[in-house]
Amino acid sequence: MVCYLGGMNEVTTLETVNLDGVAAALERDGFAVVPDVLSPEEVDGAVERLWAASEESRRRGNASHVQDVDPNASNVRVFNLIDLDPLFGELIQHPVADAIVERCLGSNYVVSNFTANIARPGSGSMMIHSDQASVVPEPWAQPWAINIIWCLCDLRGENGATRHIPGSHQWASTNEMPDELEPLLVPFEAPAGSIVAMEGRVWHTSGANITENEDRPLVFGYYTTPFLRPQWNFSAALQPETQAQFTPTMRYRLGLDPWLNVAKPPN
Ligand SMILES: O=C(O)CCC(=O)C(=O)O
Repeated sequence: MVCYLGGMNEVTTLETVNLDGVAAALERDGFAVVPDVLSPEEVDGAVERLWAASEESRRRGNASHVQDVDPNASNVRVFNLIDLDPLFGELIQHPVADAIVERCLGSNYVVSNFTANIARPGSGSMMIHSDQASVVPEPWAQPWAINIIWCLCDLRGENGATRHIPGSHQWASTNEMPDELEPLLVPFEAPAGSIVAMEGRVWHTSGANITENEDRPLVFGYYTTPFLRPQWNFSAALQPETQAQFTPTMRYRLGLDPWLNVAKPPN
């Protein structure tokens, strides 16, 4: 089931997003689609800047294909987005994303990673996984992580949309999991400019892009509860001039200061 939880055609903002609806969908389905968070012009601009970021990342010597993760080089991965272009520093703290994450994880959440996966024609699926199960021993009783997936294209099965297993966020342990996961996978569907909020216990994988010439650029903001070790070390990866741009709240969320276990983020 697809849940559309924003305004009609106008850009969805903190004022117009239906946060109660998003929270209910996350609890019921493990995900929520919020359309129109980016306008068509913003989507086009973001795609252009994502490709430029990918180019800059390669220039810095970083591989865009991770052999153990994706079956072939048609998946273009871009890491350290926040350091590559200020646009991504803005997206990671976008007010709609922030409100959804705060509602799911609490106000002291942290940013764990921010990466892109551009699935080009010919790309295949990665391993089926749940982000939470990858790092937290069972039981998985509550969400301790959430992805905000920025859709920089229309998302559909043919172009390699992320595929998820409906209801899998309710599996608290491996005992509750069926033997065969592959037949249960369903692609997300969402128009370009949407975000798909997917809580950390949802079992999912990338789809195969079987189109002739359509890229599937997705950007993944990954947030967790503060007691989970972040996937990315922002202190080491962000250049001093990038770090200097952030507010005290964002410095807390990115773990840029010496103290981390504070009761609530500074204003
Ligand atoms: O690209 C996708 O659709 C999913 C990516 C993913 O789940 C991951 O990189 O862990």
